[in-house]
Amino acid sequence: MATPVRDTRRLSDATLALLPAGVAVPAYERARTSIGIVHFGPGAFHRAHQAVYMDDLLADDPDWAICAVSLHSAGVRDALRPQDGLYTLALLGERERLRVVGSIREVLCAPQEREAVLARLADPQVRLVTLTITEKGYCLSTDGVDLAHPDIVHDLASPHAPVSAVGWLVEGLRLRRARGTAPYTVLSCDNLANNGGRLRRAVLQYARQLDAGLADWIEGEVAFPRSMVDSITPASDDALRERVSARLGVEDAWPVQREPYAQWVVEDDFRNGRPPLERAGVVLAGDIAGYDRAKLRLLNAPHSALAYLGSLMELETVAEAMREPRLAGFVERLMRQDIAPGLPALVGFDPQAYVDAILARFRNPAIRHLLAQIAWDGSQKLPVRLLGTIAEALDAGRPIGRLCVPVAGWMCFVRRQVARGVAIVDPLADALVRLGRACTGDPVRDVEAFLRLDPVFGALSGDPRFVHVLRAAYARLGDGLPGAVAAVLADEAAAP
Ligand code: CS2
Repeated sequence: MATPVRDTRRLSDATLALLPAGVAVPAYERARTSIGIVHFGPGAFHRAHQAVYMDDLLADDPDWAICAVSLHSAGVRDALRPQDGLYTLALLGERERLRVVGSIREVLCAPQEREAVLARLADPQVRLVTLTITEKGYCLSTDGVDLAHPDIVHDLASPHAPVSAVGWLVEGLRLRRARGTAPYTVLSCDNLANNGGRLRRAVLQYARQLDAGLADWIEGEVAFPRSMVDSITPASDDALRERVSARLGVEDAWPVQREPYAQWVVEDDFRNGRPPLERAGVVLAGDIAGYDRAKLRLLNAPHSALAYLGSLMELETVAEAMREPRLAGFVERLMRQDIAPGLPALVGFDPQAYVDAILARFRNPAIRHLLAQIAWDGSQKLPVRLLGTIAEALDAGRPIGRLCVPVAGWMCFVRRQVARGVAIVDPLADALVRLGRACTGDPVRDVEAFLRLDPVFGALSGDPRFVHVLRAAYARLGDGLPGAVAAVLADEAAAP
């Protein structure tokens, strides 16, 4: 068989040495590393965040290279396999810095390479399985797994050929138990409060449907630490691809980009060894509950507020929305006056300084972070980002007027996208399109129809105070055109 000819115009191990001096490259010999982590969901966020921490670590400890597994599409595998898993990270500070990341040693596409994925999951050298599959990837119900979700229904019927993340995790654990191999730790790195705890409940409930003995073993043996992840990572685009390839002098089919800032806080609960994460700047803590809550509520909630209200105002990016003084003023008040007061006090954590830093990050002019990207999956994001704060504010007798504006903004946004024939990207898209079509602009009817989305609003929809304030916000947003939104923001600025 002829040896394949390596493409010298493509980023790969073979072309690494040809890169210009200003581009950072792995500070270790990749061939000497071994795979210790399976990661589900190697999208831009994972590759710009966790994989970079592991890239720092591999110089110190070669046992923690990553096998990256896509659960659905083959895009990442097809882009990165010819590159030996290498790709470029562009750090968008005052000056753009490029760094080639080498921690991903293998890329698999689960539906096409089942056996290889299972072999990795069962491999005793793999001691950690991490996930960034977005909120919807977990198929969660309020207190476990959504047994009616089509992927879960499929996996319960064919547990050895799973399609869901929960199904893969459990099948991997089943193999390990059968072979007498110690289990891996399962580390969720998605923007969900108590991500580890929620994934644990989902996995246990799913496993129990299949095999009570396996469920008991998982319950007793497997750790599901919680984590908080943070780094603003706009989707990759052609401009980035062209810029990076031009600077490298070789083509990179799928570079990623992010702000220079990154944070990763992990609950120190691993049963089968762990990477020395602290050496790469990860904060390991006994209880991380305060961190994940603060980040979801003070960064992600205002992000979503900017996404819906900014889109209604026909703005395109976060930085652009932050240059609109009424909008910037609104989210700042939302953060300082409505969200921060509900957060539990944390030793060493100054909420107002945290808000200052986040506002500066949102203003970063080097980042083109599309509001449309953040607007995706609103039905999954609003409950974790905003609705919890609203429920707690109601309990504590704090006002919820401002907090309801972005929720009403989401409803107007859905209505407007549907009217314009723009696709809604959301696991509840079908229901949202039906709702959007049925909207007449009547606040009582429209809001009531949205509130019937039980997975989104849950018990809040039965709280008359919430319904009243939300309706008022929706009524004030009126036609949802930029003038109406600007008027609501101006009123809010005048309010106490
Ligand atoms: C954003 C997040 O897309 C979104 O919904 O709010 O991805 C955000 O940029 C990250 O959580 C920042 O860490």
